[in-house]
Amino acid sequence: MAAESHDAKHRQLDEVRKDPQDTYLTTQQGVRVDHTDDALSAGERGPTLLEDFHAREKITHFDHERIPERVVHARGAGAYGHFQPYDGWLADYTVASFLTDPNERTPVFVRFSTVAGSRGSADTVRDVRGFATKFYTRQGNYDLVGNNMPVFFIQDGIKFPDFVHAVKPEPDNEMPQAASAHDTLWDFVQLQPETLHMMMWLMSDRALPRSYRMMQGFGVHTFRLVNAEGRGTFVKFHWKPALGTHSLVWDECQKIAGKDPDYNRRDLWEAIEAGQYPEWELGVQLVDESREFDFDFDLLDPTKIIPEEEVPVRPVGRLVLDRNPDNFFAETEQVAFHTANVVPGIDFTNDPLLQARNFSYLDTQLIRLGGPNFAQIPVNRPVADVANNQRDGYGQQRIHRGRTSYSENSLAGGCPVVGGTEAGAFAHYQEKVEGHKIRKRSESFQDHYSQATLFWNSMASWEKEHIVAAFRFELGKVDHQHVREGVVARLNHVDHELAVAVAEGVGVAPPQQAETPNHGRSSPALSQANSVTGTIATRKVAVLAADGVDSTEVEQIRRGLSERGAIAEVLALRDGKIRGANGGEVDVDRQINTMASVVYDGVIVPGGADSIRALSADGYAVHFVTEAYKHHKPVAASDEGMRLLQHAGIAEAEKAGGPNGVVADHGVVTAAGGALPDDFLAEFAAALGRHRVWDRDTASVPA
Ligand code: HDE
Repeated sequence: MAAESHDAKHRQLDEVRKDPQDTYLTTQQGVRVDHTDDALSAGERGPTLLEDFHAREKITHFDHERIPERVVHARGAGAYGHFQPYDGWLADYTVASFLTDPNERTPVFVRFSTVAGSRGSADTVRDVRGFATKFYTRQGNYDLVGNNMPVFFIQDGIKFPDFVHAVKPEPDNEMPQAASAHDTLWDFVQLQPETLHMMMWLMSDRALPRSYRMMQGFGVHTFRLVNAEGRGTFVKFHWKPALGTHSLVWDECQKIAGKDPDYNRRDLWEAIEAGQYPEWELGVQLVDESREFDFDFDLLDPTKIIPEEEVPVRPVGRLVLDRNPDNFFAETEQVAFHTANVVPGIDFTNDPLLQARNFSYLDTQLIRLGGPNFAQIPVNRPVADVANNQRDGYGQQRIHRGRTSYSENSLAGGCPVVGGTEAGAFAHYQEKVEGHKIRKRSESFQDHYSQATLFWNSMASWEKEHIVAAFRFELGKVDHQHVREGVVARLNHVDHELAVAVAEGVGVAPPQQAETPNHGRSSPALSQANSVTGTIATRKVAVLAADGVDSTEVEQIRRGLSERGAIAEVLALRDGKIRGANGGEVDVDRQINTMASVVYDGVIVPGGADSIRALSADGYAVHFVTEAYKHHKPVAASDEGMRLLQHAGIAEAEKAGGPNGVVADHGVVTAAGGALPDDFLAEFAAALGRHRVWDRDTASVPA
């Protein structure tokens, strides 16, 4: 079990944590039960009796175990941790001390999620990921309910039900599950050009995170910081993962959805259990209110980013997740985030999407969690004191004493007292607002294409290829030709080459010329090619072996990878132990057919003639190597191991290394003759640290 943080929140939770040790089975009333396998009946073969209070209670409770899943973001995984600012520079802008006091370590609970799928759907679908953080600050709970993409599909919250109905499974047959590749979503898109920027993100690799630990997070909206003088500053929140921002490839995602539908959830859980605590840096982009109209987009428009090259992201502090929940339902399912959970120093703007969210979260939680007292559920309880005159309701946990439940009162000495800002009370930012009551989208929200083009222009060539392939895949699943045509016509406003490339794949006549000329601007910060850190920490590497493997090499590989923070797992044709070439035994971690290359970041095949003969005769093992190569993963082999690579059709292994030499060619690392040279693992680790070998052409590889 990993080391656990034990802060104010955990001390509070300890009071309700229950262990089964040293307990007797009882009813909900605490009465011990002597038998729970047979109901009380009239005679051995007679009817069950109503007076069996234990059976009735047991079944009734079971009958009521389910609650509605979240209408969006139903599938998620959560963890506890803490946030701590690096220093106090942000104090000029906000009174929120959890962001400015380097001595203040704030407990948090974070929940990551997919959006469209149901609670039991797969993790590796093409989707946005939620990244919601609850900070249990001393001033009350602050929730930063963000996503892993910095923009959104729509500009005004009133369209959210339409958008969600379009992306969710279609209403007649509830298909497809957790997928955007269907007619209704793309019909919505072709009719709503405001979706275009977000659709570029959704068709990019950002929608396929390798790990929740390797995802950026964004607050999306422009929020407002408020300082001690009451001065406001516009702010965009960013989370940057310490491990870099990395993605899977689409073919891999589809396979993982079957091999391990819990892939991202398991990855988060295992990393925390192993003490490899995921980390993010919180950063902010600040814009002085005097500069509100200095941009060629509206700061209140949630379909726009502020390019980092225009306004830099300044580091604020560090988030670490170091403890898994004890109970999925009690914690991850019952946690309730709300954009309107703010603390002094943080406020809203008039972003019309944010305004709608400020209504929606509390509203949905009233039904999802069964009434108005869900803030008393342990995971949701603040560590700050709670006192008010809100009373009663389903599930009330507090025993409010005294005769008063109104304000003002004199009978209870005026308590709870209404304090001012000097007492730390929240005071809404005073913004002057005037206007006519109208239903109209602001003119400043009308440019739907420039930033979609900016995103496209900023991509590396392999990222562009993936985007084109994604559009082709998704539109290829759309039955209505006019919908395909409509989307291509929209893309022609983003970039002509993109529109043509997509059109050619989906049977639509390519547009003759650009609808809107490409402005040629780019923002390097948007490309994942620029987020490589070189670390291989927590990466999983498969080592393929059978009886007769060179066990010294296996040992060297295990040690070398572990020293670099990665994890090697020996996969063999059977579980247990296998024989080494020169005697000795090797422990097998997994039987190869219970796993697949798609759940590993790279593969190494050590030498040993018998081992390679056995692996080469096993289609699953051969496929394992081909598939890893297909997905641009580093593949390495030594001595006879190279024969398995050759057998798998890997061209680079044909010209493999001479005696005691190491050759690294397009992420295929080979070494021949004698002991494993030092460079072998160094080269492999270097390729792994780049995440994938994108310049390898794998189009013709059959896997
Ligand atoms: Fe949400 N969203 N949302 N959303 N959202 C919910 O709240 C909603 C939006 C986000 O792990 C719901 O408790 C509206 C943007 C996350 O528990 C619901 C609009 C962003 C989560 C809701 C948006 C998000 C939710 C469903 C448009 C990124 C999961 C269950 C106006 C900045 C939180 C619930 C968790 C969940 C409404 C748009 C992020 C229905 C009306 C933009 C991460 O209240």
